[in-house]
Amino acid sequence: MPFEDDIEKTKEKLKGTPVNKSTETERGRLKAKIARLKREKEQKQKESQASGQGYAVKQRGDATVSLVGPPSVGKSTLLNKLTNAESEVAGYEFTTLEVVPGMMNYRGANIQILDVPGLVEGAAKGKGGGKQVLSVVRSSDMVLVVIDENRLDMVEGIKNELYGAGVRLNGRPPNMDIMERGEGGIELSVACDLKLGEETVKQVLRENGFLNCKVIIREDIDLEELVDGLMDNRVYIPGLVCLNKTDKIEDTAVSRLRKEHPNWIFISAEKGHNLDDLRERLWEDLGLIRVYMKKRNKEPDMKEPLIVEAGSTVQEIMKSLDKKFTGELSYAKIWGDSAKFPGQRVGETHVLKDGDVVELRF
Ligand SMILES: Nc1nc2c(ncn2[C@@H]2O[C@H](COP(=O)(O)OP(=O)(O)OP(=O)(O)O)[C@@H](O)[C@H]2O)c(=O)[nH]1
Ligand SMILES: [Mg+2]
Repeated sequence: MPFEDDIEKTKEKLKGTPVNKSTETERGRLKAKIARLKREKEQKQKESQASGQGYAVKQRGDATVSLVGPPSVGKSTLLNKLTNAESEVAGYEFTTLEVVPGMMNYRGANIQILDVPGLVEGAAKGKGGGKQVLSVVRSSDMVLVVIDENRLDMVEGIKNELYGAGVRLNGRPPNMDIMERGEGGIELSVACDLKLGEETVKQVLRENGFLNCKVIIREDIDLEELVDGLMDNRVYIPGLVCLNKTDKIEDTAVSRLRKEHPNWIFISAEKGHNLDDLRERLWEDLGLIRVYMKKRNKEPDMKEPLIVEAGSTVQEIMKSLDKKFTGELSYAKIWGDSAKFPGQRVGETHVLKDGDVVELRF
């Protein structure tokens, strides 16, 4: 594969270039070149795959969570416990060879959980059907990395694999903007203390085909983040590490691991231990809220909440209702945490909170 060769060669060159002030520009150029080659390679692969078979997993529900992890850690067992799915469970590796979806209902939300086949090292390079696995992960709203006590050291590898596929777990896009234009070269404005040299930034921009543009950088980003900011194929989603099979380990060992990894969640899928906590963490990390709609002079519909992203406004609620409204909203009445008092009148830019009741008045 020509791209692969080029990428490897450029990586070698980068390795052989010492890290210091005088080589910063050269290193930036090389990193950008690697990123560009990878992007072009992906594009080529996408084109050639478009006609072939990939995983066709229909995204359903209000949000999607991918279960990723090495073989036999208990992903299928967990899926079966959390959802209505019946994914095959077995004591040998690679039982699950295709993506198995299941639906979990939690707090009125339908959260689709996808059991994806064992993610192996080298997946980003296409090993073990890894490309397709990664494309499923990329389009989900959250990643649950599942491991067990024998695979503690695989967390980093999995995260790296996802990173290589453009998935930035628990990250956010760099605070920068690019406006492309027809001519005028690169105009760079830096609104922060930036450790990267301006010439390096420009070099990286040029390497990525941004020859004429206005760029504003508002935070001290490093080279990788700069490249991220130039790519439109990065995804920023929450990630949570879940250690399964706690029933197999001594309590003292579990306590020690909890201390070492305060952000991980510890469960036993088979015994059903701590699954409520897991459901709650998924809900929290997905950043969803429930909003209940109410008609004038009627009780609100408390059975079927509208599930929307935290931070949604009245206007966004109206959009997600997917209805044609006759006339303009004159105001909305709100009950719940976002209201200063029950029944407060607000406009369409009002930001809602979990559990709010909303009545629209036209
Ligand atoms: N002791 C214990 N065993 C578990 C637990 N969860 C799963 N297992 C066992 O681990 C083995 C593998 O479980 P699976 O659910 O098939 O694992 P998987 O991650 O889906 O594996 P692949 O599909 O091969 O990637 C089975 O023998 C399960 O019974 C658990 O919480 N505790
Ligand atoms: Mg499985």
